[in-house]
Amino acid sequence: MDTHRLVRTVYGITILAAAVLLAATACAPDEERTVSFSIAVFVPGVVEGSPTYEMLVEGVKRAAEERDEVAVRVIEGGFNQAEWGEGLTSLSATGEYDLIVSSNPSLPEIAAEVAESFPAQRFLILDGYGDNHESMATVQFNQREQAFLNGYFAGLVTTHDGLKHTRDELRIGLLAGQEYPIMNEVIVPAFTLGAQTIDPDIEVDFRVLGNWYDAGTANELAGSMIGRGADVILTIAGGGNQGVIAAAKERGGYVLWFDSSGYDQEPGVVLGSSIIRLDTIAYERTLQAIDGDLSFGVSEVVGVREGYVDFDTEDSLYQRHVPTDIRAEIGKILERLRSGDLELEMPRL
Ligand code: RBF
Repeated sequence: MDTHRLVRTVYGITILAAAVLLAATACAPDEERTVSFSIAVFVPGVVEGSPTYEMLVEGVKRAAEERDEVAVRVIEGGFNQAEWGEGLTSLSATGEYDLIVSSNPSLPEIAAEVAESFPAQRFLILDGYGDNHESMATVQFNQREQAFLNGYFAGLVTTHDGLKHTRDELRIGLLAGQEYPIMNEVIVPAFTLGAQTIDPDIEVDFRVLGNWYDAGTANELAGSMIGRGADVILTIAGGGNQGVIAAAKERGGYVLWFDSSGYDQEPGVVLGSSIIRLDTIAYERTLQAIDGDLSFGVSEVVGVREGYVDFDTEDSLYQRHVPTDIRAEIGKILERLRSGDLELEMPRL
């Protein structure tokens, strides 16, 4: 190699090394970029399979992306509910998070306890009622309206004579992951009321899975409900929901979805979906928190009139698989809720 080539090579390597170094230093501030607002999303359970948690994470992340220098960490708290308080405590103890976001009816009480040790920690809790606790902002959905809509739809299905899998028995089913005050005092009664508004003789076969993940047992329970004449089952069981779909497919029956739109889970089997716009609320309230505009000490309840509780009638699978007369009745009852002609108030729970 002549001297010129050697010099050129060394020169080239030096430039390359300098470029690599430059790129590395240019990357460093990006990786450790200044974070001006830090969010922990505490999922009480696991994200996958639970409609509300999927919406929670999606909404918070969407808000964070909209502003610069916002960090989001998602922590799955797992299915052992006795550990959630500890999980929230250790997150609060780091002092790192400007906001902890979570979702489910048991969370406000757990967060209130944590707040006694960490009064400066701020919480945004969805799908729960916080009784105006100064450390948190909470948004609860009117699940009396939501469950009533599912019950009304189930009543229309079980009394219909043009659907393939409806049976003579006036029986519908509801499977819950577990029993809790909102389930027992709001969702089950409102589901029953909705169905009995169609026919007072309709009976609800209510079963409890005992957890939010066991699709195998959910499958057995749903199979037993169908065997006893329930032709349509509302499933609120997280990962267990898949077992209900499988039972309905195997034995001939229909499934109703709760919280998010579930038609594409199994077209023609999932016939109806009541929805809560938890993703939208998570997005809106997180954005307010980042901007310093979120009011803490405020417990909101939102429903059909505010546009956060609805029945998904827009999906093409709904239009394809649900008879026209049922769709017309659902349209009418939604209109009555929207106009305030029918009022179903959510109790403070
Ligand atoms: N719903 C789920 O989909 N997955 C869960 O893992 C889950 N865990 C819950 C744990 C507790 C203690 C309570 C009270 C509710 C839970 N829910 C869960 C129900 C959920 O928060 C919500 O109430 C229902 O999805 C109806 O909107």
